Amino acid sequence: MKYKYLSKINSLDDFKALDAMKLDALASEVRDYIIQVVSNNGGHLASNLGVVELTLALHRVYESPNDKIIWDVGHQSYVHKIITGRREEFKTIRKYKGLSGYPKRKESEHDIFETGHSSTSVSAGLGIALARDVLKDSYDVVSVIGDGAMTAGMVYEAMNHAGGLKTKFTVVLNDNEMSISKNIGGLSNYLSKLRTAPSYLNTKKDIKKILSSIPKIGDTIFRTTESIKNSLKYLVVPGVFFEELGFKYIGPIDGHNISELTKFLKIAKMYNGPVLVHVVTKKGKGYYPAEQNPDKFHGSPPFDIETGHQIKKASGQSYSSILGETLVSLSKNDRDIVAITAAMPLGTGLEEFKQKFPERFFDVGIAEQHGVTLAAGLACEKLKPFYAVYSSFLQRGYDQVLHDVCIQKLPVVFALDRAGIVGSDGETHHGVFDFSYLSHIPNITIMAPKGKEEFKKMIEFASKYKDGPIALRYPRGMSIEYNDYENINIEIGKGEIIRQGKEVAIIAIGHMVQEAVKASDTLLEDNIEVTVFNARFLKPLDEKSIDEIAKTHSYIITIEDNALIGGFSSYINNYFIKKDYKNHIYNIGYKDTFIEHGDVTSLYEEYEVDAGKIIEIVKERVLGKADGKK
Ligand SMILES: Cc1ncc(C[n+]2csc(CCOP(=O)(O)OP(=O)(O)O)c2C)c(N)n1
Repeated sequence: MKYKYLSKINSLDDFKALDAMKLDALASEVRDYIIQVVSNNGGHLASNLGVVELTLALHRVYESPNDKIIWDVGHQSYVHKIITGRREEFKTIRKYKGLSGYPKRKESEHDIFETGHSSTSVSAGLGIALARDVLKDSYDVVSVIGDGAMTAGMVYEAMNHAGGLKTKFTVVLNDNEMSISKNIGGLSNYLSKLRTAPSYLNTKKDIKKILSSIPKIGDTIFRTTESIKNSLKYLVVPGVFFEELGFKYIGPIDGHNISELTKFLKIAKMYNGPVLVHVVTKKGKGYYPAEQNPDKFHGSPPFDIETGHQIKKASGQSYSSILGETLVSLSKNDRDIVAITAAMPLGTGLEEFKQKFPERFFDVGIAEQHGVTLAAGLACEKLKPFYAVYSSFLQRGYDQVLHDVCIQKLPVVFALDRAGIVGSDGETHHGVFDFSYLSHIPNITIMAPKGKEEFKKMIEFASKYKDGPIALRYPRGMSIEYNDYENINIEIGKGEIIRQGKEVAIIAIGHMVQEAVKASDTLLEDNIEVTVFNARFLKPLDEKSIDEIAKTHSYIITIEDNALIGGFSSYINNYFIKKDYKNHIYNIGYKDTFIEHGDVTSLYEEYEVDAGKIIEIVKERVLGKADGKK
């Protein structure tokens, strides 16, 4: 290994043994290593480059795993992984069967709490701190959270609680002014003021007040520790907001200066109550293309290090971009359309909409629940909100969907991006539960397109639909072209027969129609003709067509990119039971499990949700032939 210091860091102990004077050199090696690996594997580059010094300082001051460090979102935990004994495995990060891109308890005793969805770290950290108190233990608990993640309501629920309890607990706020895109909102404005405020603790009296509030030790430190006295200008009183919530505020601190960081984390460590340490970092630090475009390099595909050029393997147009493009085109004539994102204008394809219709575009921050009820409010006043949100993140807004939108039958469109398996982000991010968590809610229409043209028609349909909420779910990645735009007519609760066969019918929904078509083509080579039905709607179900299919086929195979329990298959199965149909039914979808990370193809194969599984069922179970799997 080419790295002089990093090559010797095989465990956290090795790191702790390193001479403090060498930490800056180690930081540059870690940066270089992350750039090398992420340029190959893809991953969260900019966030990790921003926290190199902060992570090193944290691990200098705290004794992990006895002290508990919790990473909010967890996408910035690469440096932590590298120095806690996973340097070599880091080369496999986000790969199938490799290291996860997020903290995982089974990977290491230093991964204290699993994250992936944002803004949970303060609640989790407080829970751990309270467990410590109940069990009369004495370690430290530190939650590291970004300014983007601070836009979520859950953080304030936790801070409100912590501030009232006064237990020993530290929150490190990593402020880089960015969520994935530029951060938004009142808190973000407030943090900018703190960053630029000239009024560092004005008088020694104020400083003494803070240090004195650290029982016993504080006074002594103030009197004796010269190095701290010299750094006192960094302690800022204006963190009133946090102070009023009951947190001692320390900051802002230069997040790329290891010795400053170490010094102030030590002060925080001494304080016997809730502390917020405000650290200022630069997202993408040390790699010019990422510093220039931190949003593009937030989560990056593999890229060329020299040019910063990102390598996109798949060709075609992504579903997200079709959503954005179609909404822009519809919104030119329909002034009622408004769009909402929860901190993901880029990921959801709404960037152009944001530019073209700024007054009709709302970025709510990482506040998915608020986004839902905001949409409900907009719809109350006859606007047509499209809330583009990742399927797994809408899990947070379940009650708001039910209580604020569906009961009132408000015409909100949930554009559910990243539905189904998403790949290397893994179990926290796969959108395989939306059919299940939505399908039992009354009043909601649920649909999924088989490909590009149908998706456009569904967006058009949804934009005109006034009779209640719609969930329109579609996968990550490139759309499939069927070139049938002119022939598609979206009618509520109507699907389409794509292939007419006999005996066996495949009832598919969304992009799994493609797998059904593939399977039927392969089976045709053996002169087996199967029917392929594209359901389009989970709800309302096309009962007329399903009745016809049930009556004319002995074997039914359902396929969906969702959990079987409560999903499309359950819906179909229940319908067959209700009608007392006696067909043989086989369901393809995800069993009762969380799905790991990896490339999508490997995952479909491992979890048996693909054309191969359809062929296997038809050959082995329907026709009684062995060796059916492709
Ligand atoms: C509930 C939820 N919504 C959205 C996301 C997607 N997401 C991942 S990181 C991120 C931005 C986080 O910003 P910040 O906390 O400031 O961390 P940074 O990457 O800037 O270090 C977002 C929106 C998520 N992980 N969880």
